[in-house]
Amino acid sequence: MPCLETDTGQFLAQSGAILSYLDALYPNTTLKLPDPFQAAKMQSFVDMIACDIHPICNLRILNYLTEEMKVDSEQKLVWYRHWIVIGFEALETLLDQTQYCFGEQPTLADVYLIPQVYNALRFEVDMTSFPKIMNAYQNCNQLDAFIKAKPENQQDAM
Ligand SMILES: N[C@@H](CCC(=O)N[C@@H](CS)C(=O)NCC(=O)O)C(=O)O
Repeated sequence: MPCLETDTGQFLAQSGAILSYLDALYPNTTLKLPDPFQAAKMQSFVDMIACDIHPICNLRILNYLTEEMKVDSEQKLVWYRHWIVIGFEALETLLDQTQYCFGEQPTLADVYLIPQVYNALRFEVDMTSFPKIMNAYQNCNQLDAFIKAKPENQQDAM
């Protein structure tokens, strides 16, 4: 998960590939930025989540810690909170005081960030050191697309 099935019955896995495909299909609602440096900075933010944070905080890793390594649930939380806080510290430094992560429109950065914050709150991570991340989170959560994408609004996710 995720896996996208196209109108023609073809399947596409990996968030980055799916988002790239959707962005190409709907060029009027692009999630990218026109300025080359800002675009690269946003991609750097996205890669920090996709490559550095998400893979080591993912469910299968947490399950491996408890089921195979026999780590207890408190130690599992220590692991999760340690890596998410280090990751968020790096992300926070890349943000300015804007409505969304990179400006006044949501971009790919918001799409990648919001699920991580959702999980961090679920695991009771203290978010007081991350005001810019929380600002983007709260603003995205006012938007219909982000509300529809919440796990509790997906029939098959809970
Ligand atoms: N690199 C993949 C990661 C996909 C992924 O890990 N999805 C999560 C849900 S967000 C999942 O299936 N976790 C279950 C698990 O870790 O077994 C992508 O970006 O699509």
